[in-house]
Amino acid sequence: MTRPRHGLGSRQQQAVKVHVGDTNTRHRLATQFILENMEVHEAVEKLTSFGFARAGCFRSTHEANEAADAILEECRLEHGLLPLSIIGDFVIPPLEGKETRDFQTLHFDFGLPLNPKIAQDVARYTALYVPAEFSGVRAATRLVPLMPLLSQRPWPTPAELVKRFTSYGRTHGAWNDDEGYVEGSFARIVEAAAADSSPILPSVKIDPGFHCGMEFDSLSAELAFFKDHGLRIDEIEIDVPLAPGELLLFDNYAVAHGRRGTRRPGELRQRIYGHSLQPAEQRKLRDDVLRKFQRPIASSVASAPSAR
Ligand SMILES: O=C(O)CCC(=O)C(=O)O
Ligand SMILES: [Fe+2]
Repeated sequence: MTRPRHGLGSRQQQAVKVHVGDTNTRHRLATQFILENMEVHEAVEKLTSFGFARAGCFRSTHEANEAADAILEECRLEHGLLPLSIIGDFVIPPLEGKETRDFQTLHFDFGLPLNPKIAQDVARYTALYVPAEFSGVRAATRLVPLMPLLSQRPWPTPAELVKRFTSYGRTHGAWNDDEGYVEGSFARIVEAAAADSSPILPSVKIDPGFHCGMEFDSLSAELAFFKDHGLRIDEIEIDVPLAPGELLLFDNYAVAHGRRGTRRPGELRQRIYGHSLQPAEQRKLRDDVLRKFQRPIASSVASAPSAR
């Protein structure tokens, strides 16, 4: 689902028309335009209302990084968050790696601290960029805004949810109980929260060699799992097929995210913006996310229909 390209893209083209020059100069000016004008503000508004924003076109990773830095700094200030640093910077798949499988399960980068016990990095925002020179992209990033999805079924109180997460972590989900329980897989979080039958996802306690993210063999198996837990992902999921030169920013705890389709080596640049938090601050973050299990749909989020 995508809307026609407008917003950042069309404004940028206007700027290019005004500043005639060689291609590099035009693109530099376009980037400058984006950073210096209302584009940052617009992207911040979209991130706040919908949990994601799309921007482009950027000629280089450097330009995209500059835009992401500017937008996310503004967003952090608006939300009163602690200073952000780049806690992850990846090429997906790595240049020397293999192409990915044809989907990626829904997850939270760096995980959601469900039962935190030690200080660790949490990811507040993720920036994804497809290099301008990369052609033939066939994959789309999947975004699932949590509030409208979670409102599809009832949940227990936040206190009961925390009890369920702690117990699931002990028996099933946590690798090392001394370090607490941080979960990246959205399916596991739902399985733990619902607790309406015995867990069916592989236990990392029984199989410590289990690879995170390999809970499902196919996208349809993942969707069927959520349906069995009363969640109709298809009704909420927004797919963003980033084109070369485009940047996608999302709030890591407002949307669960994943991928449809295969990516080839070097296709995606991923930067993760976050900070190290003590356990008490992680609990506060967790409790903010848990409120999304309780709240009625906010009309702005519920009506976010498309990717721009
Ligand atoms: O490939 C994508 O669109 C998403 C990648 C991602 O979220 C990840 O690797 O953590
Ligand atoms: Fe991710």
